[in-house]
Parts: sequence; structure tokens; C-alpha cells
Amino acid sequence: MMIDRRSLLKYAALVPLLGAAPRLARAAGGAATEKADYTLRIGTGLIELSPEHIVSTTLYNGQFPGPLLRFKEGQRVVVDVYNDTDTPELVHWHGQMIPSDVDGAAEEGTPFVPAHGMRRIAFTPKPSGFRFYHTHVVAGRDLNRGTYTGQAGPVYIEPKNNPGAYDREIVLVLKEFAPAFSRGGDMNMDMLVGAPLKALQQMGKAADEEAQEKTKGFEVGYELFGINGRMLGHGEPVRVKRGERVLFHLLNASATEIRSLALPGHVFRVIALDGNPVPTPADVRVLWLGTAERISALVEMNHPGVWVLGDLADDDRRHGMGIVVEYAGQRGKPQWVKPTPFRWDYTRFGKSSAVPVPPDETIEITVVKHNAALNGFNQWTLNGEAFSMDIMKPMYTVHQGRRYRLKFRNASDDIHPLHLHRHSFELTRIGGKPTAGVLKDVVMLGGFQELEFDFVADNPGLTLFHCHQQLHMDFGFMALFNYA
Ligand SMILES: [Cu+2]
Repeated sequence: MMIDRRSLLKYAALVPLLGAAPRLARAAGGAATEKADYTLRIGTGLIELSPEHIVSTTLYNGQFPGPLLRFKEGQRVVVDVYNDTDTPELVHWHGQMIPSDVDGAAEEGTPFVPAHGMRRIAFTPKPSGFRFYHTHVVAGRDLNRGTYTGQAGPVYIEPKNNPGAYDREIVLVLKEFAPAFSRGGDMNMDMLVGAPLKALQQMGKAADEEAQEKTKGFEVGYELFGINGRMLGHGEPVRVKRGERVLFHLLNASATEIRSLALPGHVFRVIALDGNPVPTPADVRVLWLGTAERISALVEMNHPGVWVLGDLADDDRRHGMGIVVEYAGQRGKPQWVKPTPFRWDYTRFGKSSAVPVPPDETIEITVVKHNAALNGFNQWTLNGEAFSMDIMKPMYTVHQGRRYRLKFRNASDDIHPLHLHRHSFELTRIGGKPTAGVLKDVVMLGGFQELEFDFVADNPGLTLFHCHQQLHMDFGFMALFNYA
């Protein structure tokens, strides 16, 4: 969708269909008499990142992050969503295997929550683990829409039996505010393992030479950063005691950015990625999270002091990306110590003798960037095709029960957080290494690199695949899967 006006017309046409009189959308699988378990209200509100920085944006229930929703695996929930804004909205239940009409993507056929209307949503949450919810509308060139706003909140789906050996759980949501467009600015490239591939670099070079525009496309930058809606030093610190084992659930709710985190003198034992327990929990000193990725990591509090749990990027940390961790009885200025360079390797958390199950079919997808091709915005194509929001044509047909391997080839220098809706996938090859057992719903594809993941077609219905970088998904980087 490149022309905002056209999509507005489309929304306008949808509204009468969604129930005229009090503009109540049809309840999806929920009886109208039933009491809702949760209510989400979408509306404009203020976030006090610090006393000097108060931002106006769209929020859930007037807060950032949106309320933590605790579900029980397999136990049906009813959520009423009220939209107090002037534009239709969508709430996407990221990382859950639920039907297309409640998943929260227009491309899959989920109805919009009408402007100044409501929609009742009911589904049975699964799988257990750390998930989240966020808006799924197109932002395009409007930085007041989509994931540029504060519409994101954590979900925790409790497993039927909880094996946790920790003293406390802390949810931290990482997010930037006050976005603005700028030209150029390449991403930090050296944080993922694996080397760029020559053939993909050449393909990227050819696309650059073909481009009509010789300038680089727009990127989004931010002025303000925060964890749980507070700039570093302005929220309540995480208060800990020596000897405690704290389980951090971290969510990168950015629209476009990759985030890093370190806590001086401490080690993160990564136990789950995107809410799914990993086969091999491993210790790391730095966490890297692509847009929409989650990490659950245990930290043993054995280094008393007052510390900054913060982003490695000095500028982002100085503008708020961090939170203070304070031991009981300790005083003083929070300390930051830059960690030694660390590259993120998903295979560390995989099965050691990695032999992935062979797929029934392999689908190859090559990603190409067309510099500034759309009035200054980069256009993205998958196998030569940019997704059209107006046509919404499925690109691939899958058969229930079959195992598919998606092989991605990135002919661009950008890192892409690839996201598949309504299914988990298993990493089978990344950074040049085979692996197995790591189940995710978002994975970072390195610049000029390849990766492979497998998924089993086990949740019939239209299924969206896209890059979770809002600027990329809005400008072509999407594909729809259809069940035969
Ligand atoms: Cu991307």
C-alpha cells in the first residue's frame, strides 16, 4: 500500500459491513452475553519518559507498555477491543497459533476494529510462553501510525505445568519514541555471526546500478528511548538482592531497530527465545534482539552494586535506552561498563548434534532492495515481486501436515527480522551453520547472508509472512501463504 488515500477509501467501504448502528463489529467466536476477560482501549495518551520528555502517541489503556495480559494455555479468552481513534485499527497476537480472523492482520482477513467502534475477539491461547500484542496497520509515510506508536504490550501464556527455578520474573519492553525520517544510515552490520556471500553482494550491486535514484532511501531515527516507557534513570530501578535468580523477559517493541543489552559484571543465561524454551540454555554477556524478538534470560545476582542494564550504543543509552539495577543496601551513581565485542549466534542455543528433519518441500526467497524507488522510500521485492496491499494475492500454497523449508537469500546490506504469523518455525541453517531445535517466530537475516527455517503447515488459514521492520513491510516485504 503506497497511496494512503486509497486504503482510506477501502477502510471507509469496510465500516458499514462491520455492523452499522452502534458501529459494533461482529464478535469473532464470542457470545455477546459473555463477560470479557480483558478490555483494551486504543486511544491517544501521554507517556512521561522523563519529567522533561512527555510524548503524545497512541496507546493501549493509556499506558506504555500496554497491560501485561496473563493467559492460560488452552483456556479460551475473550478480549474486547475499543478503538477511540479516528482510524481503523488491528490488534495482532504475535507468536500465537490462532485462527486468521482473530490473528490481527488485514492481509489474512482479520476485520478491522472500526474507528470509534469496538470488536470482541475470542481465541484459545497457545503455545505457552512470552508473547506480545501490537498494532498491525500500515504506517507507510505516517510516523503516527503502526508500530511507531506506543501500541504494544506483553502477553504471558502460562504453561499447564510451570518448571521455573527462579525467584522473580521481570518484564522489560524496549521502545523508541519521537521518530523522524532521515536519509541513508546503514545498520550496524557486525553483530551477527556469518560472513556476507559474494553472489548476494553482486546481486545487491546490480540492483543499485539499475536503480533510477542514486540516493539512499529514507530511514527512521528516534530522539527518545526507554524501557517500560521510562528513560534510563527516570523509572523505578530493578531492585534485587544478592544471590537472587531473576528471570528477565525482554521484548524489543521497536518499529525498526535492532537492540542490544548488557548488565556489567553479570551473565545472561538464555533459556527461551521468542517465548519458546531453547534446547541448549547458554550463557552470554550481550543480548541482541531484532525488532519483535523476545529473549527470556536468567541472571544470577552475584555482583553487588548499582548498574546500568543498557544498550551498547552509547548514543541510544544516553537518550534513555536502559534501566538501573540496584542491589539492596547499595548506593551511588549507576555504573556502565562497555562489554567486549560479542556476536550473536542463534546456533549456540540449538541441539549440539544438529540434524534437522528433512522438509517435504523447499521454497527459495530472494530479497532485493530497490533504492529510493518509491518517492524516496526503498522498495523491497521477494523473488522480484513487491507485495501489493490492494491485491493481497497469496504467493504460496501449502498443504496441511507438510513440512516446508524457507530458504532466504538477502541481496541487501540490511538486517531483516523475518516474521511468520500463526506458526512457529525451526531454524535449520543460519550464518553458514546447520542447527535444529530452536523454535522462533522472528529471526534476523544478516546483510548479504542466507538462512533457512522450517515450518509445518499445521494451522489452516491465510498466513502472513513479512519483515518486521515497519519501513520494509510497508514497502513490499510481505508474502501471503494460502492452505490448499
Ligand atoms: Cu526488513
